[in-house]
Amino acid sequence: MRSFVGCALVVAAWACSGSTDVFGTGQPTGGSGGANGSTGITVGPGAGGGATSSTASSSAMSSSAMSSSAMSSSAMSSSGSGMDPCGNGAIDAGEACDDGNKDAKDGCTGCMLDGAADACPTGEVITLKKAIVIASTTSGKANFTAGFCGGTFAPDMAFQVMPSKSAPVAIKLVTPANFDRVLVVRSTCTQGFTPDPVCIDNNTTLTTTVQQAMQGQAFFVIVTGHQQSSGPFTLTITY
Ligand SMILES: [Ca+2]
Ligand SMILES: [Ca+2]
Ligand SMILES: [Ca+2]
Repeated sequence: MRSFVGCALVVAAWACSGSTDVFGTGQPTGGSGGANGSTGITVGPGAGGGATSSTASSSAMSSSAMSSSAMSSSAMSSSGSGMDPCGNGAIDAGEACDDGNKDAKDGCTGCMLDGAADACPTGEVITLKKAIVIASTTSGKANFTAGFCGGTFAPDMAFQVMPSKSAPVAIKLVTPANFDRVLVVRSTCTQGFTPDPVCIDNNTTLTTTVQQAMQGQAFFVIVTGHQQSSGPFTLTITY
């Protein structure tokens, strides 16, 4: 179980404009740079699987659809039995995603993913409008990339996120305890073994925050596993 943070590559790939910190202030540490403060990327793997870190307990996270079944059922029941659960921001039966809208071709249409997340370089392309919750699995998927902290032998799912505004983006990955999951966030889909700005593989709930995602500048969220581990996951990406 390890947790690494670095930001050299993304900073290199995403040139900062002016004084704006795109994805970090560029401490080219080549690996395990500082996790908090000026790095621009805050990784908050809550100890013991809980959202105990400051990052993990951010309002965006806590209000997200990750409350899943309880949230969705209450939303449905309070809205009447005829309410379409697709678009309520939570995963309901038969849904692979829910982005809280009825818009098509934004990554999640009719609560099904538009594309394929099991290949690079593109990955599933998501236009992040407000939030999206995705329920999927890496089991049976292709092994096409890895994070520097894990994923070499495990299958992967890649999501290309296009921010529709410049703002912090919170990312939360929840898996069963028997899925030794790895969460990678970086500026390209495949990046070999070079250090990723975010690569964390501990706890059943992994959270991180892209402190300043930039409108129109895509970044990639990779779900993979330690060793050969694979399994179901729920991924929430939200402003
Ligand atoms: Ca739903
Ligand atoms: Ca949509
Ligand atoms: Ca892999």
